[in-house]
Amino acid sequence: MPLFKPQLLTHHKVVDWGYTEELEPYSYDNLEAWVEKGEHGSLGYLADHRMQVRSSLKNVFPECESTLVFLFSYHQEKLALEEFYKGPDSHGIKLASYVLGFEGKDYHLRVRESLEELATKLSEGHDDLKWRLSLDIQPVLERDLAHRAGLGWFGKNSMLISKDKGSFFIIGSLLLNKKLEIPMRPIETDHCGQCRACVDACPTQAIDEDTRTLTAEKCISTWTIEHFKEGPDAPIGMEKASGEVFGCDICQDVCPWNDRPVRLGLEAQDTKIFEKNNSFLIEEILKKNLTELSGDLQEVSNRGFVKKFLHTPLGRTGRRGFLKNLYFWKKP
Ligand code: B12
Ligand code: SF4
Ligand code: SF4
Repeated sequence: MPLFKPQLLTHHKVVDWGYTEELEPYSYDNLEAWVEKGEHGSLGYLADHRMQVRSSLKNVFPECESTLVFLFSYHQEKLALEEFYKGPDSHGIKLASYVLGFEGKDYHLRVRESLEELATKLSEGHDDLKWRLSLDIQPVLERDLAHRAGLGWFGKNSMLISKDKGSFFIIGSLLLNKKLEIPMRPIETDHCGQCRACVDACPTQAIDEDTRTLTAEKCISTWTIEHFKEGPDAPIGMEKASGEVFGCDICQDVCPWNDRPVRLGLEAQDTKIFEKNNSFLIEEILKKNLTELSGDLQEVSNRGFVKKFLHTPLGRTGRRGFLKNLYFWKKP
């Protein structure tokens, strides 16, 4: 019986997938150079002993022989969110679109379930197939992995970009103890060309177009998601952004490759479905104005906040971290 049946690997959020037997990243040197320059800033987990772990998938899963890489898209939800922002219920508070891309749930939970489902289907009748998943928090250079699986190139904004699917997707992978004996796709070439829209649009000038990496501490995403309490000042220039209180999509919004899926027929998720799936975050966050929202959060305890938002990506910053972000836009 063949080990691999492509029809098993369908899932409603997966817009593309690829396969690679290359276990070592092409760009580990880039990571080392980036860390050496101190560009990782406060993201210590990229620079400590876990940096070297990223040099081979064997360090994460010693039996690894191959990997299936999946792109879990949230582009339809992104388009629906943009419509919401233009409507009368929005008061200018912006959440990164991935937050509402998985029915308002933390994608680490949702995509994990989907990867487990895919792995179970793949393993049926193959008791000797072992797998580990990689989803964001494992010490794996996931964009490089997706690149090796032929799924896209590194944009100047450092996103992994697919020619047909843009960049509004989460990368999730299954590390396998067997080769699946299927052809690997060719490696994607660069399609940024002379464009530098993202470099110009980034309000905090976080993008180094030569190395296609970011200065982590200049990125609004770092400041709003990774700093859990009052601490370093917001990156210079953040005031030119537009109400980002958790994550930032600006360098993807301006990328012409994110228009292409729309030209190819991708439509916004139906408004009713979008609002039903995300009713909690829409009611609790997006329909409020800054005064109302910060007032409400002053009333809850730190523990109360975590309990309330734990199942969403917002649980990550905690109450203090989230209030810090709100206060940036509206000083108390
Ligand atoms: C740390 C981290 C962050 C940090 C730092 C981001 C960064 N650019 O380094 C912060 C908090 C800023 C962040 C923000 C975001 N993140 Co993040 N993040 C990560 C994480 C955990 C590690 C990334 C990392 O190793 N960075 C170190 C740098 C040096 O590596 P790199 O970004 O891969 O850069 C490579 C290129 O520069 C490459 N390179 C450059 N030129 C060339 C040329 C060639 C030929 C080659 C081969 C390679 C190459 O070499 C580098 C090393 O591989 C990954 C998950 C993972 N485990 O990989 C998610 C991940 C990168 N993040 C993701 C997302 C969705 C985001 C946000 C969009 C969230 C948001 N809306 O706010 C933003 C986007 C900001 C941006 N423009 O990058 C997705 C990206 C999906 C995609 N399409 O690329 C990932 C893959 C999570 C996932 N599993 O889906 N993130
Ligand atoms: S996510 Fe925002 S702040 Fe970070 S590099 Fe992109 S545009 Fe700049
Ligand atoms: S905006 Fe232009 S330069 Fe930036 S990633 Fe997209 S195509 Fe590349």
